[in-house]
Amino acid sequence: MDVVVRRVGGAALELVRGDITQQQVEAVVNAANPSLMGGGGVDGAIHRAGGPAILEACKQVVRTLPGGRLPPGEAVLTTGGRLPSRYVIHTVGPVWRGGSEGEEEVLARAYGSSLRLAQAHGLRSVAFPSISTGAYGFPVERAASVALRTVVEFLRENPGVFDRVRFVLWSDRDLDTYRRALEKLLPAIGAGGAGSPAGA
Ligand code: AR6
Repeated sequence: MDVVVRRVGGAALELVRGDITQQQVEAVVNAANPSLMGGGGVDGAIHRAGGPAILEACKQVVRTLPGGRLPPGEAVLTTGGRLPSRYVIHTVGPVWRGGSEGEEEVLARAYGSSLRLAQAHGLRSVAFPSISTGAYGFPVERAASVALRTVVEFLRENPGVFDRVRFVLWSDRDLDTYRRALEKLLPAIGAGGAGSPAGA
């Protein structure tokens, strides 16, 4: 398996290509919509693989939400049903509308809310899909940089909270995009030693 691992704040920050429903972590994050009633992409895959217990739990959660909807940028937790992960954290990313309607901020909040919720429940390993870059149309390069920046900042500000935060990318191309964004954010110390310019 093609895996990229960097250590940040005592946690392993991992990039892998794969299926979010197959991850052996305590919680996987669902790229949901505000109804929490399921959909396509990651959402469909999670409900299919996890079984009806997830939808039942979502219905209960929805009853507690103002207006019966989960606003973009927020997150809630349910059982993982039959998934290998015990919990699903459902969050809603922004629909891409060209980039000038606060999409980056909402995407960052979706990642941040999910991490805080996992932390509040004492969960030590979480796997994210690439939120908003499918049906919601967020350009993957920009999304990768927002996602990684948000997670890296959280891990640095909250050292020791997580053992593992994993990004599960559906295609080689997305994995490559995330790999490049991570390299930009946390340049590896090259063969020339610390201080040598990257790519020299
Ligand atoms: N594992 C990992 N990544 C996946 C998987 C999988 N099993 N399946 C798809 N992807 P999307 P969004 C990738 O559309 O853009 C739903 O209908 C996919 O290739 O799942 O946030 C919801 O109900 C893409 O790179 O999420 C909402 O209505 C990424 O996951 C809406 O879609 C996200 O694609 C949310 O759209």
